[in-house]
Amino acid sequence: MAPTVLSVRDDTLAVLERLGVPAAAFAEAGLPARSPIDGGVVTTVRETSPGEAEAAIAQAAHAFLAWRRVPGPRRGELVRLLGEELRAHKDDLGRLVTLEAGKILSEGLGEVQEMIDICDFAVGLSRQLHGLTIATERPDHRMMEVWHPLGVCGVITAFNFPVAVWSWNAALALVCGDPVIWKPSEKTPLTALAVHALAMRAVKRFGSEAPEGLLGLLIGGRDLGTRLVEDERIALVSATGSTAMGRQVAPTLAARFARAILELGGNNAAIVAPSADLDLALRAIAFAAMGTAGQRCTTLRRLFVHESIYDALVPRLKAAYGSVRIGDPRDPATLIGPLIDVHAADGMARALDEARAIGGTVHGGERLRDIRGEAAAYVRPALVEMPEQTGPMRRETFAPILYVTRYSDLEEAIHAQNAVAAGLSSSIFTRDLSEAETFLSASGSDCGIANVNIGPSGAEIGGAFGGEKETGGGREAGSDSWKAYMRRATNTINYGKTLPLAQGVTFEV
Ligand code: UN1
Repeated sequence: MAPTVLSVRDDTLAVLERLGVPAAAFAEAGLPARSPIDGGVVTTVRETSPGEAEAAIAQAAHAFLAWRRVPGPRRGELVRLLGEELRAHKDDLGRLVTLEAGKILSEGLGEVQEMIDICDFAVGLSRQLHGLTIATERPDHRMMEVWHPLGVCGVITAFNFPVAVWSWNAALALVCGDPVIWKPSEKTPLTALAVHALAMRAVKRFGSEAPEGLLGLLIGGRDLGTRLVEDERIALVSATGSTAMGRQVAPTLAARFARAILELGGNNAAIVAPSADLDLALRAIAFAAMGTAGQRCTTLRRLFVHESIYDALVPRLKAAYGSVRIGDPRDPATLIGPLIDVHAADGMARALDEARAIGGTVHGGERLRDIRGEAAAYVRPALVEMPEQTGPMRRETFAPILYVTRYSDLEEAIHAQNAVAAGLSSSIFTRDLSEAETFLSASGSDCGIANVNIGPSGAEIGGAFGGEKETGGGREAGSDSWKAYMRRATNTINYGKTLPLAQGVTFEV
């Protein structure tokens, strides 16, 4: 039997069982878990009660006291075991991502690979949580900076990367000495339950050095996320989602001086300059704009094409939009799976109507109801030629819409690229060194990610991931992002017999 004819429900239940999700995770009157493949309810999962949430937080706070004393490289061993579990179950977990989030199989697997990569990174990091020795102005003194575990980390994730974003945070937090409590999107509880089951297997193999409550999971609605944001015992909240969500979370965290890592909306752009390799640009644009059905925060949403190559590029793009394979994401021939739900399709239709009303020419964008009926939200990606950057082009619509405009001068294009509220990711396609460097310079792209000759999406974990302005300013994953999960202490030691004061101050008693 071809995989596409397996019932979504049977497929999902079989994968959940293979991944070892316990029967206790399900309850008849629980939260419905749907698959966007057919829009149907697959099963219902047990929601975390307020009492259980309180117990998870209390346990994690207690776990911190023990975990912070376990040496970093030992903590790394737990993450190494987690990476092993992920490697062993990559196919099933990747398939579950496909079933629950609607990503095509290679992207579902890619997401699990991203988890494995961050585990590898964190294992190495667990031996490199290094501080500094700093020159001191006082004789017979030594000054240094050390990094200590911070406390319990709350992780709030979105449906579109239902497993990888948890792992970016959890792998680093664990090696940094912090317990983690996860509140996944209510649209993707199944992948969260599966990841939690794998993580608990790693904890069990690791043994008794891992305290009870080191990893918590809260299944349910946004009140559980609010709980994490408001609770004094949660030292850091890493939240991924909309800018609207970030606007609620940030002030509450600030009011109690808790740390925030915010990864919010993106309205990512690419500039295609006259010297660009158009074959390469075309492929990069197609993946960045249509891949994951336009539901990455790094998705390419705005394209500025130099007027001299507009007619060479845009007709080819239109052809790609017209012919791309849309359908069941389990079918290896499919490139575009469904949107997460019909609300997303409605939002897309509204944005396209708005664009039309202000002079945009829309190619594609229609709902494809014949693929799996009314409850599933398959759409043809939309390419929208805009006279200028106005209306919906200025904001993020979480759907596959690519707005295209012409430009004549690079400075003007960079200015337009930066003239939106979000600041996550950006690219330029050019073979002109001066243009590439201008784009990457201090007066170039204002985003957290700026690329040359690759699209804005699909970052690898070695770099710091995140963006500026309304994207929230947080950084996750690679580089020195780990420092957010630790507290810094500056230590000065006097090994002499006198007490010289800094800045030449004298104070004789
Ligand atoms: C997200 O959409 O929330 O760079 C994260 C990328 C992926 C991560 C996206 N590595 O597209």
